[in-house]
Amino acid sequence: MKRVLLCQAVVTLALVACAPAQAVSTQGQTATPIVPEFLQTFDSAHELETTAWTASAWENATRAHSPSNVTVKDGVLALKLSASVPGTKPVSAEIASRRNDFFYGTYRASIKMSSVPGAVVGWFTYLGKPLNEIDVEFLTRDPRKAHFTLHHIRTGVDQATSNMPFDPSAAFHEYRFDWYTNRVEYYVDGKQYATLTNQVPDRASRILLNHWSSNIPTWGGKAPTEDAVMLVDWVCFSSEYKAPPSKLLSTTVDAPK
Ligand SMILES: [Ca+2]
Repeated sequence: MKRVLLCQAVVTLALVACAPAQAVSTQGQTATPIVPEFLQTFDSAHELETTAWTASAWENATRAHSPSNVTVKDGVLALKLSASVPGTKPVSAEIASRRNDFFYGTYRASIKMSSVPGAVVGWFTYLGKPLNEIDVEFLTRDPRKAHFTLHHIRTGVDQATSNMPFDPSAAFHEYRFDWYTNRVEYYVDGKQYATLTNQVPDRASRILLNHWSSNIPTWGGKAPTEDAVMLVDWVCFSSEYKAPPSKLLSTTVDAPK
C-alpha cells in the first residue's frame, strides 16, 4: 500500500517513475544521451523568454534582423517581416534557442503563417560549423507548398516538397519533424508527408524560427510592401518522440490583433 501511495505521489512529477524499467542494456554500445525536453508556450510572459531564446540582430548584405520585430502577446509569438522600404534591406525576425544540445527526437511547432506574399517561413534546427540543418520552410508567395530540406556539410543534400490540403495562413497547424540517426520524417497535423534519408545531420544543434526576405527571385521573391507576421503558439522538443501534454498547450485559435 505504501508503495502504491508513493507511486501516486511521484507520478505527477515523473510519469515514468512507476513504470517498468524501460532502459535496455547498452553494454558494448554507445547509448544516445537523453536530451532534456523543451516546451515553450509563450503563455507565461508578455515578452520573449530570454533565458530560452535569443532574438537575432545580425545582418548580411541582403537582409537584417531586428529584435523589436519579435514580440509575444496573448500566448503567441509574433515574428514580423517589416514592410519593405525601397533601397533598404528587408528587416526580418528570428529567434534561436540558447540551448545547443538538441539532437535526435521529435520537433513540433504550432504555426500560423502570413497571407502576405514575399516572406520565407523557417522552422528548423541549425549548427553552423560544421553545417547541420533540418528545415521546414514555406514561401508565402506559394503558400500551400511545404519545403523539407536537409543540409549536412554541403547545402541541400536531400529535399522534398508537399502540398498542404489547407491554407496555412488561415489557422494554426502542427509542423513536425522526427530526427533519427538514419532519416528525418516530416509530419503536418500528425500526417506524414515525407521521409529524407540522404546524409542525415549528425550533430547537436539549436532550434530556430524565422520570418525573412532577401529578395531572392528563385526563392522567397520580392520582399513584401506591407508587414507580414508569422505566429507561433508553441514549440516543443522531446528526445523520446513524445507529444507535449495537450493540457499544457493553450487553446489559442486566432491571431492577436
Ligand atoms: Ca501559446
